[in-house]
Amino acid sequence: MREKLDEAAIGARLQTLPAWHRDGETIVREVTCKDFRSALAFVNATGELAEAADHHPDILIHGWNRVRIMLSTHSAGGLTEHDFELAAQIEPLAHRYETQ
Ligand code: H2B
Repeated sequence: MREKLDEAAIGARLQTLPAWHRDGETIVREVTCKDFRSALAFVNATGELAEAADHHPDILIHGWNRVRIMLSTHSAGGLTEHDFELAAQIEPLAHRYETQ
């Protein structure tokens, strides 16, 4: 299990992920997709990354075409390097599925 990051480390890593924001012990990314099918495809592609990393976000589809990805490390009770590593992997997918 990796250690929880301190505030300075969290701030530094968030600066490399401008599309993500902090919500307590979680980092969050909102992605608006073309339609519901595209939202489902983005969720499935994100799920494959999560399985490969053995690190799993909470994922919410809402408003028919919007996906909210929420990352935290449950075993550590907060944010760790795992969350930022997976967020960085998700980012290219988010760009691919996001409506312009
Ligand atoms: N995902 C997240 N977000 N936090 C965890 O602590 C976690 C996980 N633990 N995925 C993993 C699975 C653990 O349960 C397995 C056994 O590695």
